[in-house]
Amino acid sequence: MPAIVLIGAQWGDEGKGKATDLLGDRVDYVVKFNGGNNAGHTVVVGDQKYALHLLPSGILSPGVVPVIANGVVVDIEVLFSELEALSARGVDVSKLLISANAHVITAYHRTLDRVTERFLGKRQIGTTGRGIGPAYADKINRVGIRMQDLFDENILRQKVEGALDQKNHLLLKVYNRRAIAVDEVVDDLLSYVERLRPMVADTSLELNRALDAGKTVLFEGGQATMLDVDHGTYPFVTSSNATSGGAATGSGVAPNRFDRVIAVVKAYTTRVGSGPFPTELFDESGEFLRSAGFEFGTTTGRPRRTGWYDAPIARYASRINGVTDFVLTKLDVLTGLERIPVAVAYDVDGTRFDEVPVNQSDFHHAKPIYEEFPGWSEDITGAREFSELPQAAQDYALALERMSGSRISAIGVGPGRDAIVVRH
Ligand code: 2SA
Ligand code: GDP
Ligand code: MG
Repeated sequence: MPAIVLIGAQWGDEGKGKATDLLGDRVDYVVKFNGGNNAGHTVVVGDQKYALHLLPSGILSPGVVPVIANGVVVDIEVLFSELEALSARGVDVSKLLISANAHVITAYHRTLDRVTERFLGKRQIGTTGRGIGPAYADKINRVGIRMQDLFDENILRQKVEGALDQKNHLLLKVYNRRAIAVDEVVDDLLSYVERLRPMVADTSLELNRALDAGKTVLFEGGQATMLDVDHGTYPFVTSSNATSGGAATGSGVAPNRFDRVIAVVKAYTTRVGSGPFPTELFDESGEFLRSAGFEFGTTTGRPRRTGWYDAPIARYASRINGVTDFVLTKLDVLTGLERIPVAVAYDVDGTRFDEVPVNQSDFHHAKPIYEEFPGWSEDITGAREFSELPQAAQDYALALERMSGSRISAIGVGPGRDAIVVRH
């Protein structure tokens, strides 16, 4: 299986970091193709816990070449602080490659992210405040700064001038903020150039050559299907393509080279930030999922919204991404519940919807239609074979598989690296 895409099926934090790390020993390259340091991936290795943001989770596997591809937006200050923190813990970060076409997040993107959110008031998206949206907006507006621009001071200055032209007008006239000086931005970016030089490469060429040579490449998605700018709950989404298609455009590897698409899906649902969430719970069950699953943002520490498993969303993810395998995570978190509801369809103002409605207002009004499954009380964290799970846990997983459109190939039963039941 030389090219594998791994993405999130719901609203993120499904456990993609752990799933990537698990595959780490069998892959040669791990590629981040979308997003930036808005991502938060937690990987637990023995008694060590790593929280990765901008860097691909595969960086923890010795021998793997980690790649930040063209679809990513890179905050260079964050890049070096993450690299230094990992180095200090003994992780080899020397093989990292960054696409010359990746866009850069600068201080003005972070500022704009925060002021825009404040300006939106009740309509705010609940972004991570990392400058992601404004950096992608510049990319689409063709006033972005790319990694390769940093190596030519004249070009860099021209590009920063172009980028700041309209922004300074906006900051001064609309947001009542101070203007940003071109020199300040240019000097800051230039200060990283020598350290960046050995890392910046034509990563599309590198990855295609690696695949030609029979190497295995894992494409690791940030955020998730329902946060995808095209297929998610727009406008309550991130600004990149977090679905499997993003792996092609975001890396320069053609779609027909991908062999498998693995979607990570939690045994219940969570979301951070604003936007519709049909199975959201506001009672003690929601609190139970939050505390048992430790559902707090890896990047911002925000408490995550929690709810039951939503089968139409899993089917949607299966369809949009061409999922070949699901990794079902956090089944252990449900231990102790007497009954476990699962949304099988929605009621939208009296009409039944078996699939995620295309109309955003309908999705906002969607009330879940639940089917209930019996729970289990046995500790399942030690299970390593499917047959070692209690019958009710097996039945729950098999029911989700039937409803979700693709086979479940592995089941997470705890945060640790080895806490997994592999089925296929
Ligand atoms: P942004 O900052 O522009 O990407 O925010 C837009 C929306 O995307 C959501 N988003 C996320 N949702 C889940 N997890 C994410 N990563 C962190 C984590 C989040 C954290 O792993 O926990 O620590 O808070 C992530 N990144 C972006 C965001 O909530 C907005 O709804
Ligand atoms: P990601 O953004 O998809 O990589 O996910 P996060 O790392 O933000 O959040 C997932 C959290 O669940 C992390 O704290 C993981 O350590 C944890 N986790 C992953 N798989 C399992 C599992 O099967 N069981 C439990 N209890 N925790 C898990
Ligand atoms: Mg996360």
